Amino acid sequence: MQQTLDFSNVPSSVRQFGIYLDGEMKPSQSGKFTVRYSPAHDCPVTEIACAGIDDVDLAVASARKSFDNKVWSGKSGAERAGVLLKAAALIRERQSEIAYWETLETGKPISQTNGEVSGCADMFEYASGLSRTINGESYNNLGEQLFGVVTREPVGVVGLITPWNFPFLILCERVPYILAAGCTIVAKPSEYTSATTLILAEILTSAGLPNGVMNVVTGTGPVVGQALCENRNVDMISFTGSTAVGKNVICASGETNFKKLGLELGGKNPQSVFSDANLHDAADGVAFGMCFNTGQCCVSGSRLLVERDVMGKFTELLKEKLGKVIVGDPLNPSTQMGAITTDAQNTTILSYIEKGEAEGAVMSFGCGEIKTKNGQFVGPVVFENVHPSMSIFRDEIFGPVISVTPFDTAEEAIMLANDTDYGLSASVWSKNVD
Ligand code: TXE
Repeated sequence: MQQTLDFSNVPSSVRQFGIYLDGEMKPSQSGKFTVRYSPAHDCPVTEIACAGIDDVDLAVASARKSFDNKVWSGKSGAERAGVLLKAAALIRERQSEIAYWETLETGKPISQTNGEVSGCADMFEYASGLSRTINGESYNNLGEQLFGVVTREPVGVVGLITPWNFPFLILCERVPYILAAGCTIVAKPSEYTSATTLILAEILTSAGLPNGVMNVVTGTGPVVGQALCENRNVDMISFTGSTAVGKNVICASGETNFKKLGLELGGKNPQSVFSDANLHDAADGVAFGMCFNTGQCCVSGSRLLVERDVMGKFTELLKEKLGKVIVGDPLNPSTQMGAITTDAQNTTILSYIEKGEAEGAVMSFGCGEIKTKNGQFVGPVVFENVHPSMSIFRDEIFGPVISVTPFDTAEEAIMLANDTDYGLSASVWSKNVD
């Protein structure tokens, strides 16, 4: 930990949010709230409405009505593009505010959240163009008497369940495209990081999105998320989160109306380094790949596979880079790694560090938990002598922990890379394009 926490930047009072229904922020039926604490500063930052099944039903009814009335899907692509472009401009206008609340709820560095929010505005701009170009196909090869036309139509009401690791980014990787297509939305953010989803709903209304097209229900997964997955008036679920809950989403859809599903689940991603690579560049890439978002990232590069003859040299280079990573106050613009977002995730990461040692791997860099008066911080950790049977090689840790395993041939590297239950991302460092 290279900095002390600066409490002068935390909010002086807690910001309260309701649920978002029919174009307005409203209290939930229960009138109850949960308080979210900053995982870096341990102080309360937001109060989030605890929605229940009744609130989900209201939000779905609102999204259903606005879809069936065609207040949005009936507009031309150009009209939809206008709203998305205005939303992009408003996101840019409110970038600092969004980044600030995102950092407070997630514990991730403010430089990163600013970058993410700017990228989100860009996605709205991109999607606005797409809404103008949605087109279908025609078939004039069916004989003289027949002519076939395939049109692309909006699916309907989309339930959007998002996690805590990239609350605004994952939301904006989906919302502008769902809207560009003419669908309506009920979003369910993670109970830990709901603020910026509610801010986006406000922005969309200000940008001219008709009421009822974007609704947000906040609360826990087993209550609100499950109710959304089981609701027959929802036509599609887009879910990003754990593999275990992803299975639940499939079952809930199968037991009701066979919703269309988009699932983005876990990963255990290899970074393979060959001896002909520029090892300095590769070490930068590998360090970034494991430290970005404190490793709380589905595409985190958490398995280092390295050609045996450069393994010693490369791991030393990697450790040198990791020694320079600035872990600390996420509100400080120079911080590169902030806090661990949830208590449960902190416990998971620390338990895998213990497991790695118990299974016989050698922790050759880092100490794991960084003991501080406030917040929960874990520094980068390197495990060497890692065998593919060990849990730190196999399981998604979702923290800044990398396991190092050597290989002798390209075939062996490919075999090790593919030796996983997950299949999300992979990187290769080599100058040999063959
Ligand atoms: O995820 P959950 P958690 C992985 C990562 C992490 C683990 C646990 O390995 O350690 O998951 O994280 C909602 N029906 N990823 O427990 O529970 C929940 O409220 C419907 C990978 O936070 O899957 C939240 O909005 N929804 C991942 C969302 O699902 C339910 C990102 C994700 O929470 C629900 C996050 C239910 N029954 C974690 N139960 C990635 N791919 O990036 C919970 N939810």
